Amino acid sequence: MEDLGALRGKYLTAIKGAKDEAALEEVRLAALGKKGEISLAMRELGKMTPDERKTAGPALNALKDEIDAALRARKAALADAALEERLRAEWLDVTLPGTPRRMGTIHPVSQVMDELTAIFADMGFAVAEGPQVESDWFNFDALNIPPEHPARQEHDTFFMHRDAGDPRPPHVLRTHTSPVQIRAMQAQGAPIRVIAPGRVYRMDMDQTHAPMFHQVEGLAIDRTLSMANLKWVLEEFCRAFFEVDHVELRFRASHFPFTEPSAEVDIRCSWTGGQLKIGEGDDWMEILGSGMVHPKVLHAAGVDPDRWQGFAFGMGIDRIAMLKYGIPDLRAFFESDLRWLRHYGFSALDVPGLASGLSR
Ligand code: 2U9
Repeated sequence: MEDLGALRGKYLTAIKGAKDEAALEEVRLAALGKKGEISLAMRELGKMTPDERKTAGPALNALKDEIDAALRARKAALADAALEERLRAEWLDVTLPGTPRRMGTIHPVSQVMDELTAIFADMGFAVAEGPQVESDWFNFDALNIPPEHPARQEHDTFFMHRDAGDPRPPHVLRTHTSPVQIRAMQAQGAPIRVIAPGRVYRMDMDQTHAPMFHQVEGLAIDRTLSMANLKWVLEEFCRAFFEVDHVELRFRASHFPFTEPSAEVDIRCSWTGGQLKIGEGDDWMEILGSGMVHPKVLHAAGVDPDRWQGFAFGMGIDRIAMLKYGIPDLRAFFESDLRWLRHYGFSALDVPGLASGLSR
């Protein structure tokens, strides 16, 4: 049997020198494994005389316990060192600024509404709002569209359900935002400058029409306002909205029940290689309708047409959004496809303003 002192020295040195858990395990097997030196020495005890066993037994047991304790201590020390090393390598500076979380985007219609609002606010127009379910008086009669008027059918109106014998007047989903301006005039009289952006409804659905779409209408009433003021306001609007230095508008005589005279307005543009350029070229594109508010409409809204006059205009928000931002299909506006919104949407943090920039 080998000298226990030598065995002890050999294994305690090996344990101390083990660089990692695998090396330590090798030492453990060599000493205390089934065929380890200490285990074999234990087996030798059986061949000894009782007297020899009396001294060798406790000594071997003590050595076994000492080596076992040394193995455990070394194992714990190696684990501590490994943790220290990880903590040293995997540190995180919690005082660094955070990564911004992806927020949703602003829909092009909302973006354009915000842009319109900023532009017209700069010209002194307030924003007016009103109900989307309107009485047929506000939607039609007040706007000089009598019951027999073809526009009342042309508009493909959605009528609200009424039980037979219901005494309330018929209600409709508003077909334009014009009733908002009637209400605004009733509430605050003249002079007045308002725009009314919002949802409107017509029973229409194809590549260029949706049963719900967005309009903005404008109204300015004062003593001497004329078509000249109207033209200036619309030119200013187009320059600011399309973010170009120069625009040219062309007024074509038209007819609307609520304006007299009435004009449809075209803007000079070019279409080359599928790319729209506003303010240059040899093409004209219709962008809005307008005119001087009909005296009957002023009268219906409680404004004296002998003392006041003014202009009104209307345009489709979805359409001008498509033109400005190159969006090809109207129907995608209302599909809530997140990929589309990420592509065409705007940052929630870039609020449009004339000084800060409309769309960047
Ligand atoms: C009041 C008086 C007059 C608003 C007007 C238009 C001409 C017009 C269309 C443009 C495209 C509707 O979205 S569209 O289909 N609108 O052509 N709108 S004048 O006239 C008013 C409004 C309110 C009290």
